[in-house]
Amino acid sequence: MNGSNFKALGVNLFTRCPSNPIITTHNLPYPANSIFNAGAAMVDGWTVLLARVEDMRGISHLTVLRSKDGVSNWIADESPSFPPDPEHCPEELWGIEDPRITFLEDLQVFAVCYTAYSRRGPQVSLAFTKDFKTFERKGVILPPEDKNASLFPCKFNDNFAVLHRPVAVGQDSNIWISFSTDLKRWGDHTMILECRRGAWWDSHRIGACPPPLRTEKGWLLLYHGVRNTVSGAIYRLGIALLDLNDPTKVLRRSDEWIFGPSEPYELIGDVHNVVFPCGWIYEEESRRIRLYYGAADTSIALATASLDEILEYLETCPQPK
Ligand code: BMA
Repeated sequence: MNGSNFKALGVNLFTRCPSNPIITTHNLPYPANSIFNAGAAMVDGWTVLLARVEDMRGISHLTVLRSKDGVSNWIADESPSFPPDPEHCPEELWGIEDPRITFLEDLQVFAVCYTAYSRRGPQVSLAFTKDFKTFERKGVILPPEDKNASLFPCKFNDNFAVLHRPVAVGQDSNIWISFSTDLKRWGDHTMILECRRGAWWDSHRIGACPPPLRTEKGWLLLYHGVRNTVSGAIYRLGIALLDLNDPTKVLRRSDEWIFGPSEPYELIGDVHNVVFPCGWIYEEESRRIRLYYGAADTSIALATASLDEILEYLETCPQPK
């Protein structure tokens, strides 16, 4: 890229909801330290969030909140909807975190990929639900250290596909895709997106955010990128487009971050300077996206964007080599 011609085009794609943060611990009927990083789904006309709630020990569980308009009047479950179960699942000893929800078209079930925080580090577990009232655990699908996993809603040549972010000691952390016929045994592991080094905003780590969204132009992949600074890490968001039929192929990737912490509730909290979405809802009629994101590991905020503006912006983004 020619630096002198650079114009930041992507930074106004998402508009923050004026009532942000839309959910705090005050929305919960029981005491907790924080509520953030929620997966999202539409169920019978209701927006359902499956939020990560950190209790007063520091251990996280998942809780369901429902709203008719997806913005206000959230109704939270009376007690943790999906608590960790370390007695039967030792990998959940230090809690469960950051759920991503995908409706699997083949199985007609919501699949929840979540981080199980084990003694050996974070790993990826899977659960199924039909109603967000009961959850059926399917066990660990990817060993530690691995997180930020989300499934595609459909199969590719009879294979399910998952995006995830394994960590190699002393290495960068990049986004990989893996395939499976049964959601248990995973293979054909391929790295698709690498963090950029040096001064880049996504130089340290990257990880997929909500599950990829199918569009006419390809799969929309929103990802978080981390840059380490002397005053700590900054979590921002970038966007990429994957080939519809072969999601190992990256068609476009934004150079710029398109969303980053700038409001007080994103800049200050348990972990400063973090925006971290795990869920989005696409509204077919308006062609708008509602993005639910954790703000500073403390609350949940909402931002909206037009899908067409995002796709138009992606056309201007480079094609990775
Ligand atoms: C990541 C995850 C997220 C968290 C973020 C910022 O590694 O653990 O749950 O929001 O760090 O602390």
